[in-house]
Amino acid sequence: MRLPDSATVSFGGWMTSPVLDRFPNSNPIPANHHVLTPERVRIKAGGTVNFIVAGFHHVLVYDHGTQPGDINTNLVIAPTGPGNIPPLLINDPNNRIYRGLDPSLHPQDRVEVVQFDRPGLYLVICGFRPHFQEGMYGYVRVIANNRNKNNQD
Ligand SMILES: [Cu+2]
Repeated sequence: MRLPDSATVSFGGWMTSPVLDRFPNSNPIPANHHVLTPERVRIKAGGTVNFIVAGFHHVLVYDHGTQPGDINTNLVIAPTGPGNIPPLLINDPNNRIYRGLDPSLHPQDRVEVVQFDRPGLYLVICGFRPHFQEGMYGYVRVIANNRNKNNQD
C-alpha cells in the first residue's frame, strides 16, 4: 500500500446542531467540539500533517512513545494575548517536538502544517488544558519510506 505524503486533521470543529450562526465574527465556546478528526493518521517519513484548527486550541506534538499520562498538566503558561485569559496552556517541554502558535494571538480558525522526518508514533494534544482533560488528543504514525523514489508507481 502506498503511504500518503500528507494527512489532514481537523483540530476542533464547529457544530451545526443546534444551528450555528457565526456571522460576522463570533466564536461561541459551547458550539465547538473538542476532538481531533480523525484521531489517528499515517504518513510516510518526511511528510506533513495539516492541522486545520477551528476554535480556541493549541497544537502540541510530543515525541515517539509519549502517552497522554506522561504529560505534566501542572506545568502551564498564560496566553500572551489580550483578555486576561487564565494560565491554562500546558507547558510541559519534556519530549515536546512542536509547540504551535499562541491561540490568543491569532484568528481561532487557522492552519498549522507540521513535518515529521523520523518514523515513530507521535502524540498530538490540545494544549488548552480543559480540552486535553476532556480527551482532545490523537496520534500521528510516521512510517519509514524504504522504497526507492524512482520505483514508487
Ligand atoms: Cu482545544
